[in-house]
Amino acid sequence: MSFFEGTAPIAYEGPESTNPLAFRWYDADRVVGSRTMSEHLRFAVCYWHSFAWDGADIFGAGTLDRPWHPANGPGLEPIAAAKMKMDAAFEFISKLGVKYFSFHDIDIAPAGATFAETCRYFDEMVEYAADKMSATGIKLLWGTTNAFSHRRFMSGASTNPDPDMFKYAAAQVAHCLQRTHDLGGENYVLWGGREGYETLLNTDMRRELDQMARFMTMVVEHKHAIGFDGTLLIEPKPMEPTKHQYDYDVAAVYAFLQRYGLEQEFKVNIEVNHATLSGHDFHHEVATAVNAGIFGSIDANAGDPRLGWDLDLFPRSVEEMTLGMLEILRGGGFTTGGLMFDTKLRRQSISRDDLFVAHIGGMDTMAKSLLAAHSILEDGELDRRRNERYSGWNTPVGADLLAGRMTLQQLHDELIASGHEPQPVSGRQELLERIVARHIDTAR
Ligand code: XLS
Ligand code: NI
Ligand code: NI
Repeated sequence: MSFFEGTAPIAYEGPESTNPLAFRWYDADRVVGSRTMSEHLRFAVCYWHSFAWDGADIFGAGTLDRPWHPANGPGLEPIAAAKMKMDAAFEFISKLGVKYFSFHDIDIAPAGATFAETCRYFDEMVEYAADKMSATGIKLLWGTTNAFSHRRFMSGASTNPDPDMFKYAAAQVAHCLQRTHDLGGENYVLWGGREGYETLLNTDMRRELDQMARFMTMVVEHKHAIGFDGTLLIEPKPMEPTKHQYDYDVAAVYAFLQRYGLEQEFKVNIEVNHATLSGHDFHHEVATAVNAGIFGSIDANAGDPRLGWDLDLFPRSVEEMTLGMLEILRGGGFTTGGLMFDTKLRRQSISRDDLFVAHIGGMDTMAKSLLAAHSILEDGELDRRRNERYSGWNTPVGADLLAGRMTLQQLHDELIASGHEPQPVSGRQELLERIVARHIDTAR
């Protein structure tokens, strides 16, 4: 009996469907503009929240039905448990009709007594994954290293005051990046789990940033040494677990990359909930990355406006995601990146098909948002009005200003001579919001 035996593969039934186990908007092969929906959205399922986590929180033990989890299993041998978990994961992803998944090294294989043993377990599970991938056609969007959960990393990985911890994390990345490459992974993510600090009383920030830059440079060198041609992605987050995370937001990451000469080597993996935690709209973070030429991939989830931590809810707001998809499409869409569901069930959602319902909801939210964003761009009114707002800059005067052909003194003297009093023009925000709302309503 398979783990998700009670659920058939998920099909598209259209907007009128009332079946919670069917797509209303996500129609994988439907062409939208120049790509199919599945090529635009490049969905991925995450291993950690969906399969490795059993619903435990700081106030209570696991609630979810995850028989392979060490806390719940009837003393299963660790590799057998990891294989059982992987069987369920691939069954789930196949039935959902998603083409990608993502993992941390520690999600797919048990820890050994030594680093060498951990690597052996990991390699065994990588081989098991390779077979599953070729049998199902599911691909690896990204691999990543967990260098934040173990107590050795309590004071950071690359930013640790003890170089032994830096070395341990470096060894872990060397191994996991190699295996990600072996599995044909299209990206490699570095989220600075505990790269930050609690108090400056014990922290030398300058030194820690230099350490982190050295680490990232070594990752780049290793990438080239092994011939990995995927994209290296840094995932910004402003807080949690540490009070001050160094990779606060896209702008902070870009400043770090520029300072250390790494801006050609990394792009960003923007997580929606991290964007909102940093006090920005999700689409602001996307636009900032596109402008800087470092847009890479998305962790598609959502926070709660009143709770200040990383809730990893499934995306539900078409209003919010339409604005995000609009910036993604304006930036040319994904290349190696995709929409990775860094999302978890609520711990009361213990029915076996809740994981399907949740992902279908997230996928439909993103598909409807894609349709709305595409419709806004096709229609062109929004962009036309935005361009018009800047039309003064396309005149010879505007060109002179931008090209540095005018001085402050000249502008001063000219204004006095002409007596010209410039008049402000409406920004038309509410009207533009009505345009967006209309496309959300009518996009089909
Ligand atoms: C945690 C992060 C993490 C990264 C991968 O908040 O979102 O899940 O995506 O390490
Ligand atoms: Ni994430
Ligand atoms: Ni997160």
